[in-house]
Amino acid sequence: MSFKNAYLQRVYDGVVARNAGEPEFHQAVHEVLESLEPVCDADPRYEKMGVLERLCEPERVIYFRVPWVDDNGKVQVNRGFRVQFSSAIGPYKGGLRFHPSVNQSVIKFLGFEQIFKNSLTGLPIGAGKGGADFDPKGKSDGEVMRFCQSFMTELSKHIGENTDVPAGDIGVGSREIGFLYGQYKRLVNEFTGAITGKGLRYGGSLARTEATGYGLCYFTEEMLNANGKSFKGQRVIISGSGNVAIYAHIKATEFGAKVVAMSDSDGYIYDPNGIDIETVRELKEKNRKRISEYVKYHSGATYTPGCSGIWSIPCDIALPCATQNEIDEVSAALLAKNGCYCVSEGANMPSTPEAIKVYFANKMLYGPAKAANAGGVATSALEMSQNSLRYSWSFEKVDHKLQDIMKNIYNAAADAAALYGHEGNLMIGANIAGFKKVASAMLAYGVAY
Ligand code: NDP
Ligand code: 2IT
Repeated sequence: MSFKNAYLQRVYDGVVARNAGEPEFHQAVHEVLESLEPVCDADPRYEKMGVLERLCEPERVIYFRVPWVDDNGKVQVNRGFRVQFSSAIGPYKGGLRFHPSVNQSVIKFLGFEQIFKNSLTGLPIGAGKGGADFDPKGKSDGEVMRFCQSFMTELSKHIGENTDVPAGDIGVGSREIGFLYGQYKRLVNEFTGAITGKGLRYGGSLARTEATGYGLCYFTEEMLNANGKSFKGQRVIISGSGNVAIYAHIKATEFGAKVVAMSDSDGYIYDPNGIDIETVRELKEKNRKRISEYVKYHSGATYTPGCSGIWSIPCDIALPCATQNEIDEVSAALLAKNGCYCVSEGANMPSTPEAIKVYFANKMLYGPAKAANAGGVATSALEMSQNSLRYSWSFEKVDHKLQDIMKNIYNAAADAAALYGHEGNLMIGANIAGFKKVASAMLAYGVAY
């Protein structure tokens, strides 16, 4: 892991030394710093002003106890986090993740990525991320409510419509957002847009539910079109079967693709004739069941336990929409060998660095998460605008803005890549374009923080 630019090497070594035992955070920082070599080579101000040292250190990390009472009357304790990474261009903004794997490294990698993603949207949002090592799976609604209320009792001291605006992520969907917002409202005694992803009857935006999956497909279609291709007639694999995966399936299908496989954390389903999304929604969105049950309703489909096997299925386009590092070098090589020519990321950091090398070595089209999945947070920012206006826009209006934003993100990443001598490399382009806006605000402020 060595950088040609000595400044970047020093910053990276400092990050590793100060954040021991946080491999996901190191991984996310390494990728960005590597992309910024041509930018830092060309402009000495970033080093002089310590811009990268500042960007790699969160403005604030909040770490708190979350006690709650389970259905048996027993007290349980979880660990809550909110990492407020950067407020250079707007209030901290980013989701909350409830999953047993959540720890400080995971939340810091997600918060760090959010800086560049949120900048790419072109909207005035800073970056944050939070969550807890709480597993909503198998819990009753009452238990989830009591956990959310306890979590918000502490979090409410740190958020607000002009300060920090959380939203959903893995394990935090409409049910959890309802409990969290209800408690927030009660504690602060005001009705303001301090959370996004709210229900439509209490300040939510039309098209926010669909936005990440739809946005992923708008971005991917743009990338495909620029290379003389499209979703039409293509076989697509989508990992996961949660919020992002479901709406990616719907939009990819609308664009003429056939989604042949989907998964959850236990295993994957495969149907060469196409996965029926309404059955998946019934199982996963409505009833919180396992995807293995899909084969009860569709005899042409097969279920295989284990997640990583999904990448051995022949496809043209892969859309990882589950979790970090779900595609490793071996899975990437299998995708390439079986004819996959495009990987576009709905999940955050789903490809390991070795997997990304395989994509480039095989000249595959690669849509990096920061750019490709930015439609969710972009639409959250549109929800914030509507809340400030005390108004709501039609589905078509929000969806139209989302399409424009995803097109602009594609162009910004492609242009920055070309400008710095890496034409076609959207990972480098997205990192550079996202960085430059935030860095220029930081330079304008002097050493404000
Ligand atoms: P959901 O909780 O709705 O769905 C997550 C899906 O991924 C589920 O099918 C889940 O399986 C599966 N999954 C979760 N963890 C693992 C794991 N460790 N191994 C294998 N499968 C796993 O979350 P979202 O759809 O909202 O989020 C999916 C990804 O998209 C995440 O990486 C998230 O950070 C990213 N993202 C989400 C945005 C949003 O707006 N929601 C915006 C941008 C990115 P199971 O059902 O078994 O739990
Ligand atoms: O990773 C992400 O961008 C999200 N989970 C969405 C964040 C948001 O504030 O809508």
